Amino acid sequence: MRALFVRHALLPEGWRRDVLLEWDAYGDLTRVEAEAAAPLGVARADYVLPGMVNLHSHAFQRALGGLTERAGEGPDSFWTWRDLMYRFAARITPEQIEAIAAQLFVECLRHGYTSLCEFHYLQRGPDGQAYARPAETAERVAAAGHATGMGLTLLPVLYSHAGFGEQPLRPEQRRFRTNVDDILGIAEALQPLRGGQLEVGAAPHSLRAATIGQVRELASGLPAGRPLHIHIAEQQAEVEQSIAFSGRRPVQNLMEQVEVDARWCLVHATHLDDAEVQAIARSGAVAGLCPTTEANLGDGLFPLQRFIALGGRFGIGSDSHVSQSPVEELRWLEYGQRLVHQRRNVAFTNEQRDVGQYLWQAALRGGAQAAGRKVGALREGLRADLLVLDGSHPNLDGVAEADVLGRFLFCGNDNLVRDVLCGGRWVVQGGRHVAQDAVTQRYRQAMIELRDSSEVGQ
Ligand code: NGQ
Ligand code: ZN
Repeated sequence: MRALFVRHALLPEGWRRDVLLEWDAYGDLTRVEAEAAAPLGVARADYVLPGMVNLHSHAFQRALGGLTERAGEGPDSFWTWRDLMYRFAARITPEQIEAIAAQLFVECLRHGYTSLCEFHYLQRGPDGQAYARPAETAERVAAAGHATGMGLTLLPVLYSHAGFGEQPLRPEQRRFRTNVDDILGIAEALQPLRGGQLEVGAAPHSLRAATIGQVRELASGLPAGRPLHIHIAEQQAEVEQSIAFSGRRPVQNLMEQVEVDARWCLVHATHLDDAEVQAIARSGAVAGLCPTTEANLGDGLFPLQRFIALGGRFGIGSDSHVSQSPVEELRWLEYGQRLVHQRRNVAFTNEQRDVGQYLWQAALRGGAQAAGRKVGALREGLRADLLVLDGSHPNLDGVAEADVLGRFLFCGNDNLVRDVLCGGRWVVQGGRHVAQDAVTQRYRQAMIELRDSSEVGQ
């Protein structure tokens, strides 16, 4: 049956009671009616949230999570982590990419993500040779999405250089090598997969790996309206290199030289001066924040408070997948700000002073925009993506609806997501993903193979 009757549902305008939800065979919501009469024979739920968007992922990195937490010789940094990550990426096969992505998607769905944007740059074989099908590895990620029910935005990544000034790629980067035509070709090859559960955009990796000219060419070559994502200003060294090369900071450079608008998602726009914060907010682009990865890699903190005051749009991503939980991502987003400002309750507006509710709704709006899919709210015409919370858990049992998101985001560590509907399919029931056993079995096998073939994770 394609209907659910909900006692308390979070709609775009806030919590509403007795909400009747219906969706069609394609997976779009066809009815969202509050204060409805309870129909006979329709399944019921206590608390329902729209599913969250994960706007930044490198799926293969899921397999590396937790395996790089040992001190090396020098001071460890983002750059030393990157060397380990490259080594890990060197041997991965298309089959393993699919197995790891499927495991990741199961975990993400179980914790409340129903959409994910895959920033996909492992485009070639281990020695840098092209696969017979240039979209081979992207199609593997799509297959993992199909098998698990995850809604996807595939972003084939333009990666041409090792650093500012068109530095030649290092040997360990040759699996990533693409030019603008390659990426437009991959996007075209993925065209038949587009539909309710899958969209295709593109992503210049960074201003280190792609020139401004290439970024412009890619943006104008991609069909209008498709999402464009880029890594920008994640590390101080990156900002310094940008200034040395162009006289401009990375965000400043991008904003001045490229028409950045609502199609864009600026991932890890961490190191910004105030003019850059204002420029991003004005542009309508989404700031893609990945708090657990940014903490893990020692990136720095995004100026969230100022950005919110300027009306900026943001969403969350799990990036390297040290966490697969939107709860942890949003909790860290808020806690980082509390720690740096030495105060409480930072992320809110005058219209929405409840931090949990503000964060969930803001990350949905920004995430949906960055995904370029019809998601992000319980509204007719959008995808039927929702989370049924465990109303019998001590944290939620008897709680007023206004306190549900506070409990969900800021109290405890149990996963309160019980059932997940994604694109009109129940993919998680009673906390378990419907394909979990088979997916995890394949992941285990892939990890055994990878342990045998790589130096990381012995
Ligand atoms: C990536 N990850 O492409 O996977 C990057 C590291 C780079 C993050 N930025 C590589 N977290 O930026 O050069
Ligand atoms: Zn990234």
